[in-house]
Amino acid sequence: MEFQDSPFVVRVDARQCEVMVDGEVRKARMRGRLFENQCIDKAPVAVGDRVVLSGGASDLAIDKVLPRSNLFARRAAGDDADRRQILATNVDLVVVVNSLGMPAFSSIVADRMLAACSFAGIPALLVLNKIDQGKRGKLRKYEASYANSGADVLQTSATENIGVEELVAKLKGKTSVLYGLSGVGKSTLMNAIDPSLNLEVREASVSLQSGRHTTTFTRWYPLAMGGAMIDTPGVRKFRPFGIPPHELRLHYAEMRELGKECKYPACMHRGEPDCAVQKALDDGDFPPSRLRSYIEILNELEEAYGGTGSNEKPSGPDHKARN
Ligand SMILES: Nc1nc2c(ncn2[C@@H]2O[C@H](COP(=O)(O)OP(=O)(O)O)[C@@H](O)[C@H]2O)c(=O)[nH]1
Ligand SMILES: [Mg+2]
Ligand SMILES: [Zn+2]
Repeated sequence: MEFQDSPFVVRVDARQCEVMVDGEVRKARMRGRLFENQCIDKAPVAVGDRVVLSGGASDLAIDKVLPRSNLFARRAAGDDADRRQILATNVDLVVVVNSLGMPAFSSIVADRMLAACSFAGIPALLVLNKIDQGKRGKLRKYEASYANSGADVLQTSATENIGVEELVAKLKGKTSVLYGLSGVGKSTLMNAIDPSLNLEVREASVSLQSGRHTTTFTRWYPLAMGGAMIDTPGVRKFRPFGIPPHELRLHYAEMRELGKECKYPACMHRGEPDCAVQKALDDGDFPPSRLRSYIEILNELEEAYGGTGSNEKPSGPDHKARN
């Protein structure tokens, strides 16, 4: 994605942003009116946003956010759980980074992010990092589980320089956002593909005790090879925002295909008769971890947005359906 002359946001703090203007990073505040009429979003401006600026060198301000081509978001944490937290906008690719060893690979974590990418309409690359820490058999199993998931899969070791060239080839010329739990190696991978970035990487031994993240904010970086990367701090829990529960099955690519064979066109693949997904699972043709994560995310979405389909729960006064 080319921004060239249009200013865009490279970092957002509570009240202030950093904006790239003609190749220079400048501070800009957010006009109060950006916060008016704000309902679902935790913040009105996100990294990647193209913006309209006003004011002079000493009091630059963001007046307006231009229409976004896409946005990658999650449900905000804690008290803000009803709101959307936009992680990055106008991106070409989401790189979902996972690791072997520490933290251990978790299909539920990966699948939450992949479902959110599909919902956002953004291609996803699933990176399995720290393969120097993993067993070959497990790696093969993970690869197989994601073969029909719709995501591209790449094995890497940022510290052993494995798969880094392949990663460079996939990121070159694109704007990508790296997302994944804290400690999976996002910053290390970025340094491996572009040493001039020189991002801070946390010491594994220290982090285990302190539980602190080295990357504490989301930031856009240009890549020497062309393109850009957005480094994000890790989160403990990623919950997709706004997916209508009955649509989740469409964001599991292999399920979307198989679902056409189910007896009921609106089959949710959780116990209905003559379900093609259940049959494929029984035949060993559908990865059990993918169905488990689907059911877990589905239950969570129903809790947040209200039940749908055959297992619909009665909608009470605090029913929160959005669609
Ligand atoms: N063994 C191994 N360690 C890695 C690899 N990539 C990153 N690490 C280590 O994992 C820790 C966390 O890395 P960091 O890049 O800060 O993770 P981030 O929180 O995702 O940005 C650091 O101690 C890195 O040296 C890898 O491929 N193999
Ligand atoms: Mg980091
Ligand atoms: Zn089914």
